Amino acid sequence: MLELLQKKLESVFRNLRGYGKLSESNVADALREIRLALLAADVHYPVAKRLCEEIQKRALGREVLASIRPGDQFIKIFHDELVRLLGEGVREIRRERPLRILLCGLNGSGKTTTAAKLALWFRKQRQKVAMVAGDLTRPAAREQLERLGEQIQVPVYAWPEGTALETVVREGRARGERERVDVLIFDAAGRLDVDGVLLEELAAVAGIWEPGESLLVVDAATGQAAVRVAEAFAARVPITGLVLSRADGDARGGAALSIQQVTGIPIKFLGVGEKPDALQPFVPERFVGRLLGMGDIVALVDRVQSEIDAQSMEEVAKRLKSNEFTLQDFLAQLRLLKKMGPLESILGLLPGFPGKEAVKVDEKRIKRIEAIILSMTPEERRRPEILNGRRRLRIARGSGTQVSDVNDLLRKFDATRKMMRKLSKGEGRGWSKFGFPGARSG
Ligand SMILES: Nc1nc2c(ncn2[C@@H]2O[C@H](COP(=O)(O)OP(=O)(O)OP(=O)(O)O)[C@@H](O)[C@H]2O)c(=O)[nH]1
Ligand SMILES: [Mg+2]
Repeated sequence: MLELLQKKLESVFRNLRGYGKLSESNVADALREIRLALLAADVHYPVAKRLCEEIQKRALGREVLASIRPGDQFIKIFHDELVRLLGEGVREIRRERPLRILLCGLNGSGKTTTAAKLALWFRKQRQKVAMVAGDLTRPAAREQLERLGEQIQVPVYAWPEGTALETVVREGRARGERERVDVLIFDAAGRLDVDGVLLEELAAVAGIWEPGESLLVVDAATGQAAVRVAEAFAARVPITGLVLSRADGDARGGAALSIQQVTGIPIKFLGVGEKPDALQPFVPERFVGRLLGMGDIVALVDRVQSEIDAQSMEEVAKRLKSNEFTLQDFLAQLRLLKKMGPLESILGLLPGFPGKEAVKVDEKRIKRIEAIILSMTPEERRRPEILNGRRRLRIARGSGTQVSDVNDLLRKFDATRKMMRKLSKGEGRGWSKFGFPGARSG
């Protein structure tokens, strides 16, 4: 589902990530393309519009984190906004027992298949489950459900042809109570289109059945009509959730996703195949993550946002200005970088850094640097100029390195300090000139 949208977003993001800085017009261009891509995927117009407006507000209002590419930050904002949009409403299935579920939807939307999927899902949670053959309209509907029941070893309550619908609902409910079933699933009839007859019938069923969950099953491929269909159902039956079937297909899918925004009905499950085990609880983060395919970037921005303590960065900047940046600060910065995960990926994403390919980080070298600094006294870390030959030898021994390693580090530190001072004065930009220890170009 949504493959085209996925491709389109990928190209928009690729463009954005190329910019060192995002201007208002870059953002506007990207949002226009995103909006078109959403519409092409059948997302309801007001939904696409609102989503883009929200993103714009956030993208322009937010201060850009110094150590993150603006394009990446934009992706993160888009990601969060989409998750928020799809995450509204209560997605948890009611805990009451017995829980009566009513499945509704148009003809062929996947109700009966979903009944079996849900039955299996609850059975796997050690719940006692049964299904009621409530579709008295379509020929062989009962047999279909019975076959599925056998397949997943869940009893099916069925009545002979000619039994009134009201009787089936009433007796089905009573039998479930007698047999102390935890979850009882009612497979209702569908119609070709939402019409008065279908809705009357369904409302009557719901009146007797008193469902804890009324789930509307919508085929992901329904297109623009999906929203209208959902509205019509919800007007007569208190729908508690949406099951999006055929989410495994290549449907554009955007319409079904819009239902939640327009009607407030949350998506609770995705049907991802014909088999009874092809059901997934809908988790917005996972869904959006898969759609955007930018998991690493989102995780990185998250990590940087949470770990870079603005305070400590400001502190460093202040110390630099007053010429107080010491080996101790140097060590703190190193550790911060190390804590943020695989160094190569981080450095590759820093603005001005030549990119992942060009930067190879030797984590062993960083460990060695750490060992050397840790072998120094606080005084030495503060004032490296006092490090004479004897002290250097002691430090080398203490850290299991060579004097040449110590010399090398001190030279790098000196260069770094000079570079940082320049940076903080605004001369030259870019980490490639920064000569960060442990990183080498090429
Ligand atoms: N690929 C795929 N096929 C599905 C999915 N859900 C249902 N189907 C198929 O869609 C067809 C119709 O499914 P049903 O469960 O019979 O639909 P229904 O809503 O009960 O249909 P009626 O009872 O006729 O209204 C069947 O061939 C299913 O195998 C799904 O998530 N993925
Ligand atoms: Mg059916």
